[in-house]
Amino acid sequence: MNAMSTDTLRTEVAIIGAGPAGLLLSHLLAAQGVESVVLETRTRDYVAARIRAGILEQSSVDLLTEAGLGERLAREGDQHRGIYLQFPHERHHLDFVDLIGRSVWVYGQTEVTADLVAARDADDQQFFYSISDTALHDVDTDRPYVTFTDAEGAPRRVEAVAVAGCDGSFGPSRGAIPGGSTWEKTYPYAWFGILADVAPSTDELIYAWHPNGFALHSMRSESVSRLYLQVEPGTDPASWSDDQIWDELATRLGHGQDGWTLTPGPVTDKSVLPMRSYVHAPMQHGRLFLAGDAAHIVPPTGAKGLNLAIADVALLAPALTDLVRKKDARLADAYSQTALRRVWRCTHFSWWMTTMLHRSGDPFDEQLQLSQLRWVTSSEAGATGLAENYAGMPFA
Ligand code: RFL
Ligand code: PHB
Repeated sequence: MNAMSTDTLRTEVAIIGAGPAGLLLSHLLAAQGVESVVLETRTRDYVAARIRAGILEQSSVDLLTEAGLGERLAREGDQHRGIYLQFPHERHHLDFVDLIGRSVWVYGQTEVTADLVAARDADDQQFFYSISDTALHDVDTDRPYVTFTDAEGAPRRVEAVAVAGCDGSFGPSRGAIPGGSTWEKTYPYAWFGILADVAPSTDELIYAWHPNGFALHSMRSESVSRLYLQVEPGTDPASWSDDQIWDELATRLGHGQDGWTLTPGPVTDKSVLPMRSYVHAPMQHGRLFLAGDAAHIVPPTGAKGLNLAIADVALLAPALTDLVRKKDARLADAYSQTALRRVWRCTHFSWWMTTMLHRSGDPFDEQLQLSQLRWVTSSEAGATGLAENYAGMPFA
């Protein structure tokens, strides 16, 4: 074959993107005997090391466990009964287990991805990392295909029964759906996130409202903390010294109040994330199916991004299995409508948590936020609503 001819490969499902959505889809399909090829622009090491989300809903944990991915999660994941909500001079624990009988787990997206990459390697699945020029073709026919340039610079083509667009918010899949609707909201603030080599100063996450802005104390393990501060969008992480970061976290998280202290430690990573809500519908066009961030983005305040990607895939895997194995398109045709119900619930919850906790600069908003926080932390009905959304409803 000369250098310019295109090497063609045939598979059942072509998956674009090796984030949690793409990797999990490939894994669940393989368990049903459905073959897939995963195409990814980044390197394998980059994908496995990315620092992102940290909280898994009960249903995500159940699904990963049923899929044979729960061994390290059960050993190293940390089950939390709930969260703390804080506003000046008050910190309240919301116990999800007492309220709704469900809980959440601290197990980072980095760990979930590492487990998925290891499982895919063990299964000998076909992956192409470091690809470029990804393009989707004929997705409205029953012979869709994807073209790309592989890591060695050779042109490639993957023909499939269906294409899964799991390529995040900047990938090409969403653009291959003609028409459709998008809903978008950007927020006038961003999150400054740090990772620090220090034991968490709290047993469960603290979400704090403060006149200076929101702060969150999360964690990754017994010796690694993850913390966030509300900052102006476009803030340069290098413009804050480590001491400034810890001082501001101490102020907003209430260091010294009721004997609670925040222990600082060496900062190993700093990044600033923009915050937006985004939904694209439909999530299907012909034989192209979107899952995860390719179809929707939520601000991180509700810890929903990763869980929503997992929930999409929980629907998409059986739908594609039926399509490929039985030529039965009923679940596939219902996929977009079914998935969007959960997407909009999580979009609302993430917006609600975000607007309840972040400083907007409007004194009227401030009073409403405090009133809302008092209600959620003093009324069982208010707390139960938050718990149900945060811990997530069952996937079925
Ligand atoms: P991902 O993880 O973005 O994976 C998409 C993959 O597609 C690849 N890709 C392509 N591959 C082939 N060809 C192309 N042309 C391609 N274009 C892109 C990308 O390289 C990537 O590997 O989406 P997925 O799988 O849907 O998973 C969704 C979650 O990753 C996401 O919802 C969360 O991480 C969101 N998120 C957070 N969520 C939380 O709940 N809590 C957090 O603290 C949190 N932090 C974050 C985040 C997302 C971030 N991003 C996307 C900027 C922090 C960051 C920095
Ligand atoms: C995290 O640990 O990164 C994290 C936890 C909870 C959130 C967002 C991010 O709401």
